[in-house]
Amino acid sequence: MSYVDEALEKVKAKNASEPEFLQAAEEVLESLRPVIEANEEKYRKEALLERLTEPDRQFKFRVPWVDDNGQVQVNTGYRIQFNNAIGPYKGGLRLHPSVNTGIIKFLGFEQIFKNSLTGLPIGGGKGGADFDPKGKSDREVMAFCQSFMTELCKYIGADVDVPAGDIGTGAREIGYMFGQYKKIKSCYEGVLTGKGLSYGGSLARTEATGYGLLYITEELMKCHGESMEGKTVVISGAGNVAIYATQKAQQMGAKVVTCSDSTGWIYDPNGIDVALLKEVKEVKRARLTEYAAARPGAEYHEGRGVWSVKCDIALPCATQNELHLEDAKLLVANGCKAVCEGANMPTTIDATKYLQENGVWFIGGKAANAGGVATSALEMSQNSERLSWTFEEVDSKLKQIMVNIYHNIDDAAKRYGQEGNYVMGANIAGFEKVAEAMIAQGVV
Ligand code: NDP
Ligand code: 2IT
Repeated sequence: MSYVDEALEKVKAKNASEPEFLQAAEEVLESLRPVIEANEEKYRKEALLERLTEPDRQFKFRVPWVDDNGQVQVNTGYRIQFNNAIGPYKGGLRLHPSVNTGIIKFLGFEQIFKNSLTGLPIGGGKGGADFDPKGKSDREVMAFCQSFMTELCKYIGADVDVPAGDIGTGAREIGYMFGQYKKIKSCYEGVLTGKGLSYGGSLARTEATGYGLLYITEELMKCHGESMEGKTVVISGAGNVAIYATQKAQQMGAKVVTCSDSTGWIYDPNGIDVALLKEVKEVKRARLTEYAAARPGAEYHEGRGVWSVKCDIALPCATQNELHLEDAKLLVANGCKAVCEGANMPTTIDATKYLQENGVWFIGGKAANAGGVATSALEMSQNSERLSWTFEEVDSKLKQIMVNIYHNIDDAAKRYGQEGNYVMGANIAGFEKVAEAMIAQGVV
């Protein structure tokens, strides 16, 4: 049996109850086949794939807090430190009722390769809790964040593990967590990224994931003799990534006609009004029905449906497994040319294959959404040198990083005779640096 198959069998046997982690691990290991096969005995002897798929350590802890009625609530907190071969663990904190060990583990695993692709010295980690910030008062969110950090602070540090935002964790949550870390540790350090600008945050971090997604999409189009100008774009989600992806796409001359949240979606044939979307989602924290109510010509639909809208480019920016095989078929039938993932693992494996086999240019999340964590690493650099850079400086570095990622993944795919397979290219390019660092550092 080949070493990849052997390792895959072990991963499946060990993690049978974690479908999202298995999905992520299978995608990566399958696409590493040509690299592993070229050095089969060496990698088997090193047990490299077993080491890569087993986290360095994982923490799971109780998070008790008191709600506005005086009732004690209990959530479960997580932090998985997956791999620190190339730098301190780095990755976001997801606050969503669906969070469990398998979800955090898939996100932490993907983060290893994504972070490597940025070219910056950051390892892979992820965390979060099954807490739902929706409908909670600011005081309740603060109580949760303080309790969460009271435990998390034992495991993190500016040179150890640096968490950041993800679904449900934005500037408000990071602020409360940073305050509690500082209070307990009496230490003012860059232990979190995505901080507010008045206490060590970086300009352009808020925009970075969405902007980065558009920078790599633009480079992809350019390298195929196309531009963003005049293109129709469909985007899912209405959070941090979706909002700034929409804004940048519009700045590039494209028209974004959809957004969505967990209850429904908007079709706005005149192009999404970003200022209104921000007001509804960032300020009022309200549902998309409020967007439709305030915007003449916009339609609100219950449930899912953004992938049924005719488009040139589709950018899934909400959550994992939100673009299924039937959606991929609709996109292809409607003439969609490119799909680039702003979210983590939004496209199922069969949908990805269908898109690739039908000539759609497909860039997976590990490459396409790496702009967020890359800019987090730039925030870490600014914190270390106790300086802050201008918006333009950070934004131009972000753009360069995304353009470099495109060419690195394109080259890696070509080196293995798989031109245009950007998923394989990303997994290989991300893996090569981590594997070299792991082997150089011995069996640890
Ligand atoms: P936000 O919490 O800001 O927004 C998430 C959006 O997705 C909301 O509109 C939310 O709707 C929707 N959504 C979340 N879960 C579901 C679900 N189960 N079903 C349907 N819709 C859902 O998160 P972000 O924008 O930060 O994150 C979006 C994606 O991008 C995630 O996959 C995240 O891991 C990834 N990502 C984020 C980065 C960042 O820097 N923030 C960096 C790289 C990747 P509702 O409000 O109704 O819940
Ligand atoms: O999925 C991701 O890359 C993030 N949520 C951002 C992580 C970070 O450390 O900025």
